[in-house]
Amino acid sequence: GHRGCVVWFTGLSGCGKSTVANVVDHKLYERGVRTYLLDGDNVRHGLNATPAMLAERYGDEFGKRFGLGFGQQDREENIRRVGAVSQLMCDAGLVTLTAFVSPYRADRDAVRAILAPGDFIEIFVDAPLEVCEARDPKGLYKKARAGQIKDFTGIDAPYEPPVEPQLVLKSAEFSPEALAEEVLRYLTEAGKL
Ligand code: GGZ
Repeated sequence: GHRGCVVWFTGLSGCGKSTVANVVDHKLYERGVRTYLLDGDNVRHGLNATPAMLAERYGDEFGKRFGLGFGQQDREENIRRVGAVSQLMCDAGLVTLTAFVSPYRADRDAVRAILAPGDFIEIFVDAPLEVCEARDPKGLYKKARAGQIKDFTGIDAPYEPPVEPQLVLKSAEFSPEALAEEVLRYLTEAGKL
């Protein structure tokens, strides 16, 4: 069978990372490729639950110690854990898709460093902040602008774009379907499928 790899989507909240990753996931399934998709929706409620979620289940002290929020250190730990899990899934031979904001270059580079050369495929989902903010699917930008959410990426927290991504997807200009096809083309040419 084929070897695993980690297809790492990074970009602002609302840029379309999860949407494109989901389309890629479906297309790979149709081709019989074994995949797993990690994103905020399945990771930040379990493995990397927030302090508030853990406090509710296990008490304040526990939430404070083990919960992960959105400050720089907590994002670093979020990405470190996701990277470690991705490494295991890659070992198991899965095409592992991840969709996290992952705003810090050093954190993404640290994930690349624990994988075999070529196994980390960094995909920059590039949409202007104005487009992401106009979409605002969860109303989070609005809250961030109103000061109700602190440390929001693009508003009062940084986003460091990849320097040499394997792929840049212009998600304000092309459909998720077209972008997913670009990803498949890349994976095919890179010998990952
Ligand atoms: C950025 C936040 C924040 C803050 C909550 N900053 O559009 P979404 O909702 O679904 O994607 C965002 C998600 C970011 O979680 P990640 O685990 O991907 O972030 S990181 O990689 O930086 O650790 C957004 C929501 O959670 N969210 N607060 N302050 N995004």
